[in-house]
Parts: sequence; C-alpha cells; structure tokens
Amino acid sequence: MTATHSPTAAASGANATERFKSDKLAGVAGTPKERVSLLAREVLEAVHATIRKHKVTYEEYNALKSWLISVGEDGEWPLFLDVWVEHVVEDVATEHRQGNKGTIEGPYYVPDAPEQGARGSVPSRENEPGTPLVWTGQVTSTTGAALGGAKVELWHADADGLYSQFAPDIPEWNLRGTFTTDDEGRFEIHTVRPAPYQIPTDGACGKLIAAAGWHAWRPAHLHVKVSAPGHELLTAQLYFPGDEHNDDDIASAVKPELLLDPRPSDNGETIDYGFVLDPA
Ligand code: MBD
Ligand code: FE
Repeated sequence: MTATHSPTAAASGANATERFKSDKLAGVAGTPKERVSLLAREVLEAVHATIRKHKVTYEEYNALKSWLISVGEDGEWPLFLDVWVEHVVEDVATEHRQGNKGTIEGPYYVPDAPEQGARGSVPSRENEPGTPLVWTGQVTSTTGAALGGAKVELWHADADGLYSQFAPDIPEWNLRGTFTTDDEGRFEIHTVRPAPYQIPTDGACGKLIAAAGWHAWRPAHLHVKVSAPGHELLTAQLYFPGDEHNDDDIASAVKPELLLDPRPSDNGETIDYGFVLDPA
C-alpha cells in the first residue's frame, strides 16, 4: 500500500522543534544574570509600551495568550522566530564582515548531508520535478586566496516548496548535499530550481498571517552554509530575479547581493555564484 500524507504545520513544526533541540539547545546557562535581566526587562517594557499606546483590551490579551499557547502546541517556535526575528540577529552578528553577505538559516537545516565531492548532483528522486540547475562557483578568502577543501552545504525546497525531513513522503536527504571545493576552490552542483515557500496555513503562524491580512510567502531560495578552516562560517540564501516576493519576503531575508543571474541552457539553467569568506 502506498499512502500519501499531506504536509501539516504540526508535523513539520514538531520536526523543526526536535531538530533545534538536538543541535542547538543552549539555554540561558552561559548568559550573565545582568544581561538576562537587561534584555528581558527591555523586551517586556516594549510590550508594555505597545499595550499602553494602543489601549490593548482583555479580549486582545486573551487572544494573544491562546495564540502563544498554540505556537508551542504546533511546534512553530522555530518557524516563528526564524521568520520574524532571526534577520535582525543575523544583521547584527555579521555587520563586521568584508566578505560575502549572508542571511538567515531558517528552521530547516540538517547537518551532515551526504558528501558529493567538488562536482556532482545533490541527492534527488528519479524524475525530480523542477527546472534543472547547474551551479558553478569558487570559494575564496577576503585575502584573495582560493579556498580548496571548503565545504558548501546546500539544502532547499523541492518544486512543491517542501523540505525533506520536514514534510512527509520525501527521501531523507532529498535536495540536501555537502560539496567540497577542489584545489582552486571551485565546485559544480547539479540540482533543480526550488519553488517559493509558503508558511503553513494550518498552524499558529498561518493563523497570525491570516488574522493580520499578510501574505505567507518567501521567494524561491537555495540555502547554503560555506565553511573553511580559519574562516568564519557563512550562512546564506540565494534568490532568483523576478520572483514576486523578492521585495516583500515574509522573513525579510533577501539582500541584493544574494540575487542570482540564471542563464538558460539546453535543458534548464546555469548559475555562477561564488563566496568570499572572512578570516576568523
Ligand atoms: C523557510 O524555508 C525559510 O528559509 C525560512 C527562513 C523560514 C521559513 C521557511
Ligand atoms: Fe528555506
């Protein structure tokens, strides 16, 4: 029997929550009391000021309370934070960089995707839907040196806008791969063009979007982490010109430096985009 399951917010949220806990759970242990107190107080003061400014009612307060409960129940804290908060953290964390612009990681990264060498295809299904994409590039340092042996970890949604390991019925490592640059720092990746991503409409984040009358879309994007010894880890996303949501990404993660310049090829498109890493 082959059963197909529809993606649900609760299932993808639960996976994203588990993923985060297994990799990143740091808690507040290392944060000094003074810092926790300062940040918690100022965030609360901003909430209090909003309540006073707009005379928030009990009805609205209770709606907020039940919505916050549902964010947790749906496992959507990773999604909520990465869509509406992470972009500012990323800006602050990388403002010193001379090399490549980066952007947010989002909730769907999984480490240790299968190694494919310097040139190869990302793992995909037979007849993977989507326009074939051949991506060439070089990893260099701001010092000018080519970075051989650099890692380019790629992950992206499929032509339905779904991510393996977070939506049902997709092979584990589909459209997730690790590439290692050759002696000249070069790589060549064969994949397919991803579709735009829609925030699940059936979860807490989708309910906020509907209640506020916002749209739920991120433009199509390729996620990467690029790393090399002695250099800062670059987390970025690359975007396709002409996507209607490049200018109003719900996650505010598009930067002009991250736009690709695809050229038509015999059976798809080619892109050339390299990365410049900052020494650590
Ligand atoms: C995504 O695919 C994504 O990249 C981000 C940042 C948030 C939600 C879904
Ligand atoms: Fe994404």
